[in-house]
Amino acid sequence: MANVVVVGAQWGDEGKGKIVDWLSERADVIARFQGGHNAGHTLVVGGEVYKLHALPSGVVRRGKLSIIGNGVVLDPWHLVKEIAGIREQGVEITPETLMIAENTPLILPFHGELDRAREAQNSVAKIGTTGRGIGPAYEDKVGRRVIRVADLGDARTLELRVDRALVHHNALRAGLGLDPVDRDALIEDLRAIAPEILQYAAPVWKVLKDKRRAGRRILFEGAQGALLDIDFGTYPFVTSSNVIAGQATTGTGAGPDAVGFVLGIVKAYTTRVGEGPFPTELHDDDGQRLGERGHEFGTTTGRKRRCGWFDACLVRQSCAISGVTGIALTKLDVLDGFETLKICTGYELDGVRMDYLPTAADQQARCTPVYEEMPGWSQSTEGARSWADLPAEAIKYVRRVEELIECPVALLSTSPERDDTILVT
Ligand code: 2SA
Ligand code: MG
Repeated sequence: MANVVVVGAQWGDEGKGKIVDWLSERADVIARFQGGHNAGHTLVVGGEVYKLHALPSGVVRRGKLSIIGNGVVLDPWHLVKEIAGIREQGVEITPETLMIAENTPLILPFHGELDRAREAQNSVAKIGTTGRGIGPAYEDKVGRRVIRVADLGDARTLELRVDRALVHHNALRAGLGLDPVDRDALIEDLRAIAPEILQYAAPVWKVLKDKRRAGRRILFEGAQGALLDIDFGTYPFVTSSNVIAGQATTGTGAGPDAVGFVLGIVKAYTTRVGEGPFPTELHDDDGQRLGERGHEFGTTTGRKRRCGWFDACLVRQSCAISGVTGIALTKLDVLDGFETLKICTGYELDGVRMDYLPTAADQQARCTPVYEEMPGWSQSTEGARSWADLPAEAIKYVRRVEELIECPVALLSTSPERDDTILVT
């Protein structure tokens, strides 16, 4: 098996966790390359439910190396808590099974406070973030004032870095009516958490190089989805990282030649959390039904997700931008029992037919979906483990999706259980 990059092709919550877990059985190294604990990956293994946020999905499997790459932003206190919780579920995590890139930026408490203070203003600035400090941490990375994992190793450097960050943040905080950061307490807290994080610190680019030389297989685990990408998503209602497949290499230090297969994860309908355009959103009984049947609540914040019909136009765009080799289609069973299904094939914008989502926000907001209708199926597809278990209408739906997104279906997932996965050959 080639090295695989897994990316979400919609607005996140496509069911990546389960697919990554399924693939991690066949990989040696599992690496996160962007995002932070705004992600929420639910794994169901033998009836046990694991909810992962910052940790790569590989941690629940024995004998795998999990990597947090430099493209991630890491909240050290959250990580320590998440590790403790997962350990309580009987999973072993050691410096041999988890490595964190030394150049990974840290999310500090003031990043979360800033994120939440901006959101609370309820002004035009509201994005509907997860409130985890993701955006402010990436701002600091690009602004060259973030504290990185390696900085935790030296007391003097750490102080200098904190002072550098606070020049900026205390000014910002004053504008938002927040008290200045308690510098000494922050440095104290960082010193206390440092050894817990540093035990996992490693030059990840080099580890990956050696693993590749040794013929080990790498799985790059994306979080969120292509439409939340900082460059190609529905800006400004996006997350603050590149989430598309190209980021797998810059977010870990593995060269582009490390990527052999890009797997796009696609849900059989569409959901989104937070603000922003969503052309196929439903405000009727059908939308309600998708949300209920699909249990569409966020893993991280518990927020109710907005639901709508499958948007083939958007997924076609995502697949092109991420260079998707094949997709994994998830949650097909949620569509069981609908008499008629709709698929969006393009948009109408001011009387003109569009075959892609335009970039301008005002145009995105004015795009109305052009639908094609397909007959639904009454039988259950939940838990189907072979193509032959599926009703003819479900197969037709899947084939039509492939045609419209111009990308083959490689995997079909029919329930949250790891084994309910159909390999399409
Ligand atoms: P942020 O916090 O700065 O990344 O938020 C910016 C936008 O990105 C969206 N976003 C997400 N959308 C779906 N799923 C996400 N992760 C969790 C999950 C979500 C949850 O996987 O279940 O539990 O609520 C995720 N993370 C970020 C966010 O809604 C904003 O639109
Ligand atoms: Mg999720």
